[in-house]
Amino acid sequence: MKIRRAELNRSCARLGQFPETPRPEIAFLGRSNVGKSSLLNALVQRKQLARTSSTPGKTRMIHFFEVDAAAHELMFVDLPGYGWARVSRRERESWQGLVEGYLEGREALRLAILLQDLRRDFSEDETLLLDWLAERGIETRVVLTKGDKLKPMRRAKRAKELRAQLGDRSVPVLLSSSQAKQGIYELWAAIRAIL
Ligand SMILES: Nc1nc2c(ncn2[C@@H]2O[C@H](COP(=O)(O)OP(=O)(O)OP(=O)(O)O)[C@@H](O)[C@H]2O)c(=O)[nH]1
Ligand SMILES: [Mg+2]
Repeated sequence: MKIRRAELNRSCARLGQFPETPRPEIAFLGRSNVGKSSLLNALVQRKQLARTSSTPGKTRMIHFFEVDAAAHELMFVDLPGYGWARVSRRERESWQGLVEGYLEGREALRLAILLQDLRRDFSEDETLLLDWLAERGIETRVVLTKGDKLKPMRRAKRAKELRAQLGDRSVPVLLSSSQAKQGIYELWAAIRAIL
C-alpha cells in the first residue's frame, strides 16, 4: 500500500474531544503491550508515528492518526490498552468509559481490530469484548501479533488453537508480525475490503 501521508490529528483523554472529520475510522484495541501501536506503525510504514513502549500501559489516551493511503483518506485510532497491572479501579473505569464511549458512539467507525498476542490464550477480556462488539454490529477482525516470536510450525499450531478458543464466533482471524512485517499486506486487504 502506498502511504502518501500519516500524521497525528489529536490525542484525547476524554469523551467529547474527538475530532470531527469525515474520514472512515479503523480502531486498534487489545491488551496493553500486545502491539497495537507497533502494528499501526507497520501499516503506515513509519517507525514511531504511534509511540511504542516496552512499559505496558503507556498509551492512556485515544490517538487519532490521519492516514492517506493510495486513494483512501482514513483515520487510524490507537486505543489505550487494557489489563495492565497495578492500576486502581478508578483508572480501569476511566479506560472503560473512554473506550466504550468511543466504540459505542462513533459514527465514523468502520472496523475494530482486536489484537491478541499469539503466545497467550484469549481471556474473558477478549471474548467479552468480541461479544460486546458483535452485539453492536461493529465490524471486527482479530489479529494475532508477534508471530516472529515463534517458529513456523509452532506459530501455525498456536493460530489454530486460538481460532478454536473463539468457538463459533464468526470473526476472521489474521496472523501478523510488526517486526518481521508479516501479515501487513493481508491486513491492508482486509481494511480495504470494508471501505
Ligand atoms: N518481537 C516482536 N515484538 C513486538 C511486535 N509488536 C510489538 N512488539 C513489542 O511489544 C512491545 C509493546 O508494543 P506496543 O506497540 O507499544 O504495544 P501497545 O499494544 O501499543 O501497548 P500499550 O500502548 O501499552 O497498550 C514493544 O516492546 C514492541 O517492540 C512484534 O511483531 N514482534
Ligand atoms: Mg500503544
